[in-house]
Amino acid sequence: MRRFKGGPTEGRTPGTPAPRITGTAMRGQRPRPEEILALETTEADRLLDDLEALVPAHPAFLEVDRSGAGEAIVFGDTHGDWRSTLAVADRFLAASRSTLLIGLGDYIDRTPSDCPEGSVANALYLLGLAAEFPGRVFLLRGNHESVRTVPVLPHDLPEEVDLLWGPEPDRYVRLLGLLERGPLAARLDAGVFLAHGGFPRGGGDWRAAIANGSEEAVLDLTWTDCATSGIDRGLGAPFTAADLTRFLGASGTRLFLRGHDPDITGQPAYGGRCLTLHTTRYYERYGGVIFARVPLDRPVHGVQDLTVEHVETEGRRYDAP
Ligand SMILES: [Mn+2]
Repeated sequence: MRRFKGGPTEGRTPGTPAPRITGTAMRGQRPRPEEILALETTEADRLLDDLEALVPAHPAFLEVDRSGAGEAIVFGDTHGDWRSTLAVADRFLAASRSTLLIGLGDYIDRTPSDCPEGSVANALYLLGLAAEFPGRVFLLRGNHESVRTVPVLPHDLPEEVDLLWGPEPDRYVRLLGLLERGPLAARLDAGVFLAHGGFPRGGGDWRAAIANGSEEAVLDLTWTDCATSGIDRGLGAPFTAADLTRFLGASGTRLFLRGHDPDITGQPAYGGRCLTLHTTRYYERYGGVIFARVPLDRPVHGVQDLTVEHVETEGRRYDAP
């Protein structure tokens, strides 16, 4: 087991400057995942301070009004695979200022073996992007980010934080609090609904059902499986084509983008009105490591209007940093 950094005998290699991360200096100096993993305890605390000051707290239901311009780069579960996150984020960073980056949740836990403490690196890197581009980067919550409402296993994040920076429960709580600032669901006015797992099925006002952020909302939005999936977690019935038709009609959308069920990664369901994305090598055997480009400048009618791309981390293994 690795000793945590910042202990009295563990110093940085002489001559290696610490990454500078302070308040306004974070703009343009967002630490990369490898740098995050090398932070000393006090530097990690400073990064958390900066993120708490800069990461926007979104409502549970987020309306993204970007009609007429650009595209959204949408990625699925990354589960600590920060190398795949980087592959997607680098495309966002190279794109025009009208491009959005939207994560569908589950940034933590189940890290690939070559990404030790990857939950921490992945989450803090993505939060750094959300801090730097508050109107363009949106990190939806998955069931793993909603662990304080509905428990989830495995949950490796607390142990990873301890391994990196010592047994101080406050750091884990602060990191989770930052992830909880993400919405449970979002709607693009091109006609796309986004959530980690499912959508409200209780009848009544679907917006209110999301907005209250209750345990039921978390179960509906982050835990629900798709009936075409072979996975059934037993937490409520999976959603059917009829459920989806009803909800898309009610919400004025035509396509549901989600993550959560790895076995149907990249497989359009229900006549191309539902697509599941995963962006982690942990699950690449199911359908690769993929993300989607969603046009924002014209109506989206279904999966046929998206582009799905595989990223270059697929099929590769790396030395652990
Ligand atoms: Mn999930």
